[in-house]
Amino acid sequence: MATAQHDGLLQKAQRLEEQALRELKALSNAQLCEEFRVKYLGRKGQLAQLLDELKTLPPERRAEAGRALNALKETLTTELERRLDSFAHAEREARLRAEALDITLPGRRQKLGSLHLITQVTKELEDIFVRLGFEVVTGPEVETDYYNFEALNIPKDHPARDDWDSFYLDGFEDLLLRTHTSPAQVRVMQQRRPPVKVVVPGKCFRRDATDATHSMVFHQIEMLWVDKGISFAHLKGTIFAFIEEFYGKGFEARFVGDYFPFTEPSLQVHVRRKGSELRTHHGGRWLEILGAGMVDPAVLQEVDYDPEEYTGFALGLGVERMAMLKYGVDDIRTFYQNDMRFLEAF
Ligand code: FA5
Repeated sequence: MATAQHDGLLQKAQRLEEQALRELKALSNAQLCEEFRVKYLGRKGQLAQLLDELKTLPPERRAEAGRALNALKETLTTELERRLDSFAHAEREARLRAEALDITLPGRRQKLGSLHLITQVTKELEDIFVRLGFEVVTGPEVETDYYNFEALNIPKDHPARDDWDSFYLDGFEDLLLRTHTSPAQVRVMQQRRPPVKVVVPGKCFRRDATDATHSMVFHQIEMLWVDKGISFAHLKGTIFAFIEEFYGKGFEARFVGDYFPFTEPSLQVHVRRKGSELRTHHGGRWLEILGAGMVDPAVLQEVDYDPEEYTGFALGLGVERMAMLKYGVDDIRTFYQNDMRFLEAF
């Protein structure tokens, strides 16, 4: 009897194993594996029922049957884990396939900005001046009346102030938006002893009526060279050198007498495209691009430079004007209208 019971239990175990392994093979996902685990390996599962039956065996048979059932448990557990692993593996593979980059797709082009033409021209001019031995420095856009006018030999009631009709800051009688970059001359000379050889690029502001060649906000580059023995020849040589470097051989320049309270003598420089006198746009007409002159002794004295010992020249050029001529832009307002077709052309 006991032997029959024992053999019956082993047979049941055998059948359970066969059935379970068949079912396991047919499972199609991890969720079904969990159901399988509950059904066969759970606390009230089929294997647990067989283990319960162990109690009914005589003690000397239990050990062997127990080992067989443990081996069965081991087999089912291992096979179940293997199955779960294979689902996890398949799922990982599928995810990787879905996430795979198609490196044969054409890339998306990045929209890159570019420098505004006025910035490009400023940098180009700065590079030329650096090659000529000048250092690039800056000055404030909000200036005091002293630096913008007084120190440049333009006292309060001087008629030359009319040439630089100014924007004053509300509530500050003494503060204005600089009308030119010349105040930076005084600031630099106050801070250094000669030789001084600098250029100062920056924005300027004037209550000028806006037209094709005038804007209320525009850019200048100031140049100042003070040392022993600086003469008009230095001024002339430097101006012709950078104009030729910037425009190439296709342009010509002329000097025209002018007046500035802070230089003596003073002049303007006009430039035009060679051989295009009959053309009506600015490429054909003379265009004033800069004012210049030998630094007035009164300005040197103001910064405690001895005019007997030191001389110098200065100039202030209009960046927009220089660009207009080079690139055939007829109207200064074009620079500020942000028309992408115009901006992208440069
Ligand atoms: C001056 O501003 C003097 N500070 C230049 C100077 C410096 C003379 C050092 C002597 C020594 P002027 O006002 O002429 O000068 O302006 C110089 C240049 O700035 C002009 O030739 C022109 O190219 C440009 N400019 C002047 N006003 C405007 C404006 N409203 N819009 C655009 N460009 C302008």
